[in-house]
Amino acid sequence: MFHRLPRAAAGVALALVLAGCSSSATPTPAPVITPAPVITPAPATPTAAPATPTAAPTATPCPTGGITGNIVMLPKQINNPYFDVAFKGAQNAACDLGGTLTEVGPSSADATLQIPFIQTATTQSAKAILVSADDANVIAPALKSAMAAGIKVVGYDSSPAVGAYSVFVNQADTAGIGKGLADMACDEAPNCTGEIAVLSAAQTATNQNAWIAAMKTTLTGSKYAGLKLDGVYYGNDDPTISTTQTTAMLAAHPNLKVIIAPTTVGIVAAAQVVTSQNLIGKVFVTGLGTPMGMQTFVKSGAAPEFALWNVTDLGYLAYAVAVDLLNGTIKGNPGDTFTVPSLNGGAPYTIGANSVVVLGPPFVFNAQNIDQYVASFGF
Ligand code: RAM
Repeated sequence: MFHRLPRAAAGVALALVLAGCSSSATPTPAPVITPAPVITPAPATPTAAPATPTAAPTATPCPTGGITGNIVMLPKQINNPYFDVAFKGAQNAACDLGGTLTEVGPSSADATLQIPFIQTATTQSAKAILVSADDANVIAPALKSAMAAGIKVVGYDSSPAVGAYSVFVNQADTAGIGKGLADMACDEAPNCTGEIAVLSAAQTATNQNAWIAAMKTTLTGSKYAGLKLDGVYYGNDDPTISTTQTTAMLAAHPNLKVIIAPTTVGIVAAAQVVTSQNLIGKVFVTGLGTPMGMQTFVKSGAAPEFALWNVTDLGYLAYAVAVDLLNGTIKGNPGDTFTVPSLNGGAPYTIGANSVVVLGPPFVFNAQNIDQYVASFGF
């Protein structure tokens, strides 16, 4: 299930709970609605620099203590803003919980390019590897070797194969995301009727493939009988390829009503193509995107509704799970419970089947709430 704010929620904001030196916050189980913060407008003209330099504001220092050693974060690709946000969340956790964090990774979403980074982390005796898989199976042997060397492996965002991680931190329930994608397409298609198509990420991405499969299952329900899925295109989380694929999709399916892009890179590219081809109001974009990346397209009507989770919290949770594995607080077995003080309102998380733990339900963004989410999430 998705968090949905009422359509008339203009003028309200999500509460941002700041804890310690972490900026991580998830209002769960439902977002807390508080009056919008008063935002002081920026001065119209830049003010002159003070004659006497003043000390730069200092960041809240990290507490001392916690774990020691290096934790390596390996996203699908390093040049994707989504993973920058997850890294920031993990950095916050490193500040709170100890240890040092290093991010490494390929510049394109290719699993074979992830393998050398896993091997290097292994030979350098990293304490833990946090990994978002470009392909569940291709990286599994390298991850198993790392685990055999005593390294804790935590999947986040896109799962490695079962058996090639200790815990997988899923951003949201997979079936719930699939249903949410179908529901948003149904909302956007006139009378929930017409042709729809998917613009995905890499063809081998575990997360997108699982969400699309769940969406297809939902689409078999009678509510969605008027929707016809034309096909799935792959933009590889690359802006250029995503643009080319969207253009090809529109050329092949001139009656297309909705593009569903369950990728933060693809959804922006799709909205840009719809905008540049003057298709706003004729073709609607939905899927998974960052509030900041999609703000203009929500307001223009190119993408009236889309969803995502708190990506900062996802990175924080992945790091916290690695720390609990290293401390021995959890083993990663189904039924293990643990708490992360700044997440889930301090309530415990429980590890489920296949050693998966779920961050929480995603949020749905629309014209009424997008500005508030941009302000509160900051991505
Ligand atoms: C892209 C990546 C990531 C996915 C998001 C929604 O940034 O493919 O894995 O979770 O989109």
